[in-house]
Amino acid sequence: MSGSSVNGEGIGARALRKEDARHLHGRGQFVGDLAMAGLQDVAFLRSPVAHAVILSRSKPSRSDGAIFFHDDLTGALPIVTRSSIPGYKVSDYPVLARERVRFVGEPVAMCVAASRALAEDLTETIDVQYDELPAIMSCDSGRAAGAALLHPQWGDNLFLETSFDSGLDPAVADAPIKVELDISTARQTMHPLEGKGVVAHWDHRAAQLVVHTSTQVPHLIRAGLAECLGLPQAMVRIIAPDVGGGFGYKCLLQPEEVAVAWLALSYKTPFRWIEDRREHLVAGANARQHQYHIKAYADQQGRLLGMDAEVSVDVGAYSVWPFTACLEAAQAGGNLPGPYHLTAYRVQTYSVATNKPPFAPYRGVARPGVCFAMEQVIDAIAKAVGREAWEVRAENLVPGSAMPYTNITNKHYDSGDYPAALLSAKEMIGLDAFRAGARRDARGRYLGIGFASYTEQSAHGTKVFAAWGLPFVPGYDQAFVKLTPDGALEVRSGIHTIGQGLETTLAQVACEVTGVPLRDIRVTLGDTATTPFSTGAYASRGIVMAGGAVGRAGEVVASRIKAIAAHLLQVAPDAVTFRDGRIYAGNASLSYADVGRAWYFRPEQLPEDVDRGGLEATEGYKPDVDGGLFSYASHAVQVAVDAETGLVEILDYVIVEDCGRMVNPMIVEGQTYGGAAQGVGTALFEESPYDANGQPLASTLIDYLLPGPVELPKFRIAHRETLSPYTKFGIKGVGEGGAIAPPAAIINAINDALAPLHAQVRDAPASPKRVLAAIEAAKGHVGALAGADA
Ligand code: MCN
Ligand code: SMO
Repeated sequence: MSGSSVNGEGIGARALRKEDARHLHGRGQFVGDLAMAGLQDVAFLRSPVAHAVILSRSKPSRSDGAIFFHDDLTGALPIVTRSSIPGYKVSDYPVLARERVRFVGEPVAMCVAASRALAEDLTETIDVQYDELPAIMSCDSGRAAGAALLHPQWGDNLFLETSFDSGLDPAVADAPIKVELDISTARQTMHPLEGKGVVAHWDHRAAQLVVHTSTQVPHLIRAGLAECLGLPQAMVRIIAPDVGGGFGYKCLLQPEEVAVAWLALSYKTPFRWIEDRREHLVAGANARQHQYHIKAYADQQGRLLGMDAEVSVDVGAYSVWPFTACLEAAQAGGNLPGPYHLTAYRVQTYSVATNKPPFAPYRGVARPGVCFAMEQVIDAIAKAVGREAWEVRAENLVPGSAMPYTNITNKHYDSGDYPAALLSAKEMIGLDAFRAGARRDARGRYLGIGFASYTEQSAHGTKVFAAWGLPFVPGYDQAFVKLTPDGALEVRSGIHTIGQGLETTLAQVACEVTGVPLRDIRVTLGDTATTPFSTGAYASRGIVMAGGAVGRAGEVVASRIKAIAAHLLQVAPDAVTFRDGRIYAGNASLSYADVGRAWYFRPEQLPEDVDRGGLEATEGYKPDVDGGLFSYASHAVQVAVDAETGLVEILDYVIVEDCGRMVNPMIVEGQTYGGAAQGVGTALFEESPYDANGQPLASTLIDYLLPGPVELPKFRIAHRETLSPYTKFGIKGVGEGGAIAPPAAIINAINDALAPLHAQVRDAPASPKRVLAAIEAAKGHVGALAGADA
């Protein structure tokens, strides 16, 4: 496990989180906590129909400065996300609807008043006439011939179509085992505890538009907002205060954000919009809705020979900035082979425009869907060859001896032992004892165990994003480190902490390389005016990228501290070491304040050749590879399924994960719990259905079920720690991993439980309705099987 850590609180320490003191005392500062003189609130009138031409819109006379339509927002450009991928079609996402609306909830008018309630009252004074068009509510109807078109100039409803074909060898066609599966995952909303929030004002002294916004990516939002408002970037400052969760949702530049910033720019007074839960449910970006048709080929042992897949993603009406509408399908196609050794693969992907809110990356991005599909394929093959699913899985996983391994879609798996993680999970869940026991519990419920294994591509960088054609491509993340005159350390990075603990873990990295005690390290994040550039917190890249940058900047400052200390102690610099929060040479020692004081206030004590950079440095970092570091895990779960009610209860859940060197194992566990909780939501509960006219059917938290403590198991976690050969400190990312496997592991467990009934659930969430439907559907089938077996 982790080696020794400096002062017992550097890399590897289970240090308590610095940010928790203020949060536990209710003193966090979120966008909604900001007070400003003259602050006005904004409410949006949103489209009540899914697809329509706007025939007319009118507002009461004398509502100038209070009610705004599209044409009132002079100079505000639509959100346009370009992509360099050939064939990609661009959507214009107007800040307020122009001639058409394309989903229920799309902002049509903006109202401003002294309070949110008054602003909402104003929305009721507006009259908009719509001429409704047919609504496209699924990938299938979107792709059907003669379908109504969302963006008529496109000629179809496809943002993008991609294909990959390694050559499906004829041998594959003659494979003894073929399985063919249709699999889907439901549409979801993302539900950070804190919704989106924006407060914008004009700073007269700095001559800057200052936007406090709940975002994961402040520097990107500055670029996007400046572009939409036609401002030089120097005139825009983005401050992300405390952020109560993001999960991908808060990477987006939202029309509401542009609209509120436009108000502040135009009126030079402060404005605020705070998303409420209903807005999030109806109009916030969506996630997860994938549809798979897969044919997989195997030998008699269950060894995968090839796979042929079609993936459709229902990406809604507009392309989000900056990730485009196509990132999800691109990732799905590339990641479907997962942790397995596969030699023949063909995939076709479709990113289909529909009359629903835009689609965004959500914790795990594509991989929960991919894992859900692939792991069902493995279980179906195991069933076809009559073997235990974990065995077939283990034999198909890339073995540790093959590392590093480049897979069929050119993903370079850097390190680890995938089968070993699976075997531990199998031991921890107690499969052998389970198989020897009863298949039903005392209440008659069916019992089953399921497995899922995955890789989590983390901190993927320049080449990957360039290939995805995004409007920005991440390069070097930068960080700034400074020893203050009194011997404390300032760390600044343009990334942000959104709940995942970077305020603590970046400090641990700085502590590791400078020896400054954790309590004396202050981490400043997420303010474009005070931090060096980072594209932000997404793709589980924070600790690899910003951590690497803090490590490098910290090392530069550490070497300068040593040079000054060596001079003061009259020894050679390499005789100087950091220990117990002090600076030593033999038995002599100095405090960090002694060194700080020398540089800033007592320069006559400094060596002649002192580094003129002083005790501060900004350094950039990216890993030795651009393709990402591959964390991995195996999950195993035991469930009980009530065949009368369709209810599924999770009885036990184990996770064996490996994210390389852990900076803070306690935080890694917290990340894993949180992600897995969201994964349970995807597996069993969360769903945003729509009716045929495009009306959302889950617009409250009574209809949209989020898992709570009662539904969640006590996850049992075991770590493996295989260092990445390509990163500073051997770290890989972990932020999304927990969310990837639960839907897959749980569906496999449900199908294991229902095996005696021959029922198979293929779609998520496995709600009681779907479980009962599967049992019902199997009844006819069981009769047929009984005949065949006889
Ligand atoms: N960590 C560690 N050792 C490792 C890997 C990670 O100690 N080997 C720690 C890091 O230091 C950091 C945390 O785990 O404190 C997550 O790090 P990382 O995997 O680098 O992820 P990011 O910092 O880039 O965070 C973003 C990631 C993503 S993409 C989503 S989505 C997500 C997630 O993190 N959203 C979150 N975790 C979240 N957690 C909370 N509470 N809220 C969110 O919105
Ligand atoms: S969905 Mo995470 O912000 O990559």
